[in-house]
Amino acid sequence: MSLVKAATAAVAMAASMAIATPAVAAPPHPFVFVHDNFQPASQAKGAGAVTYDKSLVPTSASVFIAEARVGGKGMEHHESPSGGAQHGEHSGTFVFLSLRGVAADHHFGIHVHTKPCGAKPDESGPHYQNTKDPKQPSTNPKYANPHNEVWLDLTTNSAGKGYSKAWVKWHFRSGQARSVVIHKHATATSGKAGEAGARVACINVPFK
Ligand SMILES: [Cu+2]
Repeated sequence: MSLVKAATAAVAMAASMAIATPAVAAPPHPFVFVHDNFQPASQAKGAGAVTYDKSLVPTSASVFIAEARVGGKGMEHHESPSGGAQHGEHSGTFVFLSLRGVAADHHFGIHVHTKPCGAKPDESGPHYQNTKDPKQPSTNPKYANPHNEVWLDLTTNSAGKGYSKAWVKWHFRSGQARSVVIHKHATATSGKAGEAGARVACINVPFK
């Protein structure tokens, strides 16, 4: 399945589930959608997304992020075809990201971070980790990997568009995953695992 089709399917699934949710005594919707343009870092306060490197992520670029929290809290009213609530191995978190109008033919390292975007690139804090590495900053591949963190690396096409998606078998702790950070380089999987160079842009996302 292409990434575009995967995204379309994810959004369609989200829309149908949202409609199917009863209006009375409904649980909170387990979906988050963010669509934004990038503001200069000086305007970080109140901005949905900010750029720290306009040569790679110009203010004319746009970003779309969708999160679907599957199973567990907020999904009790959705039943599987077998009649039971969704639990166990179908429980987890799906995140989709697309970029338009950024640098062409460029590999960006992209992750979910713990804090909101700020005027300074480091204000978004470290990567969100399901099991926290006792040693921070975490560069141990036992903790800094795409199963324990949410990685959304992508390579843009010649028109500066790119897509990525991630699935992890856990849910974010409430209020502890607040942004998506775009880095200059691909994410390292060995050596200093999880590192991806300078932070070039940041998107505020109220992950559930
Ligand atoms: Cu990062």
